[in-house]
Amino acid sequence: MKNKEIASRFNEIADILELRGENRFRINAYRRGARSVESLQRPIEEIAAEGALGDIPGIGKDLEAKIDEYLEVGSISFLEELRDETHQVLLDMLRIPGIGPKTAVLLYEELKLESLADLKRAALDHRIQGLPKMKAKTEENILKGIEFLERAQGRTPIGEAYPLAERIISALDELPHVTKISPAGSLRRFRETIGDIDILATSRKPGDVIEHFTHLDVVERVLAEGKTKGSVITTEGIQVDLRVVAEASYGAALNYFTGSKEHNIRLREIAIKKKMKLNEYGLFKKSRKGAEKRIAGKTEEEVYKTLGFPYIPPEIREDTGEIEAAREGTLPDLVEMKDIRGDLHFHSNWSDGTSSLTELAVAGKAAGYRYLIVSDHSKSLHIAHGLSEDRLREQMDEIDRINKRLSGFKLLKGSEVDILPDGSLDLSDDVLEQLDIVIVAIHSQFKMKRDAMTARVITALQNPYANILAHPTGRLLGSRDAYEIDMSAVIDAAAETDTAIEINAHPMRLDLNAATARMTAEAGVMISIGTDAHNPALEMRYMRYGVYTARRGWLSKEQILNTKTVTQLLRSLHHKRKQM
Ligand code: DGT
Ligand code: CA
Ligand code: CA
Repeated sequence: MKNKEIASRFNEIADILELRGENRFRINAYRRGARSVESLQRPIEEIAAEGALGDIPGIGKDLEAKIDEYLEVGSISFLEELRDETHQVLLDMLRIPGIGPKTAVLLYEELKLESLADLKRAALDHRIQGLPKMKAKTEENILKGIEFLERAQGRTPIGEAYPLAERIISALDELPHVTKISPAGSLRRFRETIGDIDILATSRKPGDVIEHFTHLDVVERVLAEGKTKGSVITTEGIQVDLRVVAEASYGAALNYFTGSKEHNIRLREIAIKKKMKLNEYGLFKKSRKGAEKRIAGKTEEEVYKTLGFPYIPPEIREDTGEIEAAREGTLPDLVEMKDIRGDLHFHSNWSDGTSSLTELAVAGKAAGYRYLIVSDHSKSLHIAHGLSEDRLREQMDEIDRINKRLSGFKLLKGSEVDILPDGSLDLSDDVLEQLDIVIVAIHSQFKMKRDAMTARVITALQNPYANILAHPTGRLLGSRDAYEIDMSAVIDAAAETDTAIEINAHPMRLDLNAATARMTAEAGVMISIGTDAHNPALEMRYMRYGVYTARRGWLSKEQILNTKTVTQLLRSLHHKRKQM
């Protein structure tokens, strides 16, 4: 139904009229019309078909004609004209949450704005807070609003997009007539950032599913609403596309809308070579009479099988060798969440975490793990209350006491030791020797030159106690680039010194990324997955982002440290100490 679309267009007309300082009555008529259309209990199309638009409170002849026009041609010419006559930056400002027409005009005139970039600069330079009625708080809200818009147009970290998609999917799954529902697109492939969320469902009442979808609480704005397809922007500014397809096409559609586009193109070419046709409706073959017959489409497995392939997992559908591997029967057996026996990067309240050692043990056991490392920061990281050698020894005693009371689960004694600028480690070897596992990482002087940075890390890996290099490039998604470092030299050094490299599972890090993780494992280096959780209740669940990054990097469980049992794990790590 088009109620929300029409209401939002009436509001936009009112906003533009207000920008132009038009008659209050006229402006209010559109606002009242918008409210009244929005609160209708049934599709406005139905009311229009009954010829009863005029009965809606607040809808006079003028607005009725505009509703008819929108239902007929999908736009309102009056609004189009208003948009044409208004400076783009004013229209853009109206889309920023918290900026109304009056503020927009004031900012436009006072700051001589040409674009939103001008507005952002003005806010960052604090040139807004001096203007009439503008406070520091307004400035802050404007910046937040611009960021919201940028996000709506840009990419969202998977850590934000995935839980949102899960909430939407479980809400729709409650509808009794929704039979199948799944994420698709980059979300299903677990890319680290998501352009928009794609969801695919089957139902015998597609229209009902779309209607339910566009009315969910998380929906801020409806972009499109058809019989089998809906598109919305959520309150967080993220676009979500939902498509409802027939059962017979579900597998083909899931395959098509999961992508990647590059993978799809390869599959379609293969189909053509086999005198078949693959599209979102199915896999078809032409009969001798020329009629097309669907020979697969209900499930993805069926589509791949009919093309002569084994099932290719979504995470590696990027046309980076998976088609060839499938053909040769050399697809990797990808690691799964259930293979993970423990978390190998974790902080307690001894440094900058929120929880006690006992709470960590409880959380680890509850997550079904066999072990969990305690890897607090070392002394030179003052802001994180890094532990001195003495404090670390005390912590180890405490861990021993706790472990005595546990069965089937173990806290491992670890540390996330700072790599100092000269490549030496922040704790002395005699305390490192007493630890089960030593993680090394960079937390300072990120701006070193590439050669110096590479040498610094390689020196650290040569320490016989260094077991795992954590978040090796230091990148923070969307806020800090990787530091200058020669990763292939680091990978070689890790292979030589028998040191593992981490996939940090924190969704703002995902460092190593999938492509580098694949390179690393190919060089024979073990991969360790750690959540870097500081708060178990919120962050332990980040493990899946690490595991799915590993899957995107083609990794199998044999290449991952934390699929081992405690005994295997410690034996393999302590090998290095004996050798060097
Ligand atoms: P995103 O949203 O930018 O993170 O990336 P995707 O992969 O989710 O891309 P999206 O949302 O534009 O489209 C979803 C899927 O639909 C995409 O992965 C493959 C399929 N698709 C979209 N456009 C095309 C196209 O032009 N050709 C083919 N073969 N497939 C397409
Ligand atoms: Ca998408
Ligand atoms: Ca999409």
